[in-house]
Amino acid sequence: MRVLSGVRPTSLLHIGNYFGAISQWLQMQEKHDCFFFIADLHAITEPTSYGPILADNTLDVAASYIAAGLNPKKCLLYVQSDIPEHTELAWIFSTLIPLGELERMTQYKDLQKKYGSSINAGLLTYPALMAADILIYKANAVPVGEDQQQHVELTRTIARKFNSKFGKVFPEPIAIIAKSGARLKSLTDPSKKMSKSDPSQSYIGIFDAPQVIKEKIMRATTDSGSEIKFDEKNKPAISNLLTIYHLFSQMTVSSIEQKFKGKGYASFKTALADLIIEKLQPLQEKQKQLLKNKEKLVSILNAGTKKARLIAQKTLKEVKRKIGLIV
Ligand code: AQP
Repeated sequence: MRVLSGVRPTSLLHIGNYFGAISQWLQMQEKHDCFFFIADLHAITEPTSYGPILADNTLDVAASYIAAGLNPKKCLLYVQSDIPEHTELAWIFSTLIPLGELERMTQYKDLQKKYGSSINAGLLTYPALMAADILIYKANAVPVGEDQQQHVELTRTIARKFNSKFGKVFPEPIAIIAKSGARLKSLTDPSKKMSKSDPSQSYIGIFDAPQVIKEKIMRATTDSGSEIKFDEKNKPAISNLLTIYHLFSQMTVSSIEQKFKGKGYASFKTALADLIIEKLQPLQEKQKQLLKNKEKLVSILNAGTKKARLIAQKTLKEVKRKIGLIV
């Protein structure tokens, strides 16, 4: 099976990116043919993600991938913009998708509320590029958080449409969604997902310093009452914190409830902050070491690009022939 996924280097990663996506990738690299990239072309759709900060974030994300446990000997790691075939295929796909389907995407509608009429066209056509990112390698499986499921569905539709119009080229990839942690919520507003482009108080970055983690958790929104109980409808904030505790400790939610029975929010939050700090420490240490040798990181990415690009070029040639573009 061929597996593909990526993260936008819009900022440093948060624990939602880690549990929703990267932690699934770690197991997959052991058994499958895996492609993990850094989606810098998607990052520039966010107005704040340009310039030197983008280059820094791209290398930080590469270091995070490796610090988290991705092994460049077992999977390909590369930067999206180093493989221009992605954007060429995205253009072709954009001619196959009705505008209405792009306008219906939930993420686009949410961003439209955020940016109003100044929203850029890249945020509308994003799914065409995402479909190209996946299909150019003929990937079968895409491990992502819940928010990306709709885009993977659209990728399947595009593959189907292309195959029926021009002849079979692409598989119809499936989204692989983590059983737990596929949609961690904002710490300040549990009705929203945790997002790195929101104010930093709303998420735990995987490289946040211990004191910062402590402050964010202690200030995280709680619900009325004082019981530590998983109840997403009536206690969405505590349920989110319980999910985070479960993900870091691997304890079942009911045994966590039992452990904190009668103890109140403050003592639960203190224990949660200590747990997160302890579990993130080795990853943070490893990432720091990796960033001391940026040339090595770049050479890992270049080696990944070299191999991935050969496949991308081959697929694009096949596509162009099918459509009648001369190659
Ligand atoms: N809150 C989340 N819970 C679980 N998984 C999540 N993912 C994102 N947020 C959560 C998953 O992380 C992967 C990488 O996401 P991305 O960087 O490509 O873009 P995103 O989904 O838009 O993530 P963010 O953090 O919300 O970034 P910004 O603020 O830049 O838009 C994906 O698999 C995603 O599902």
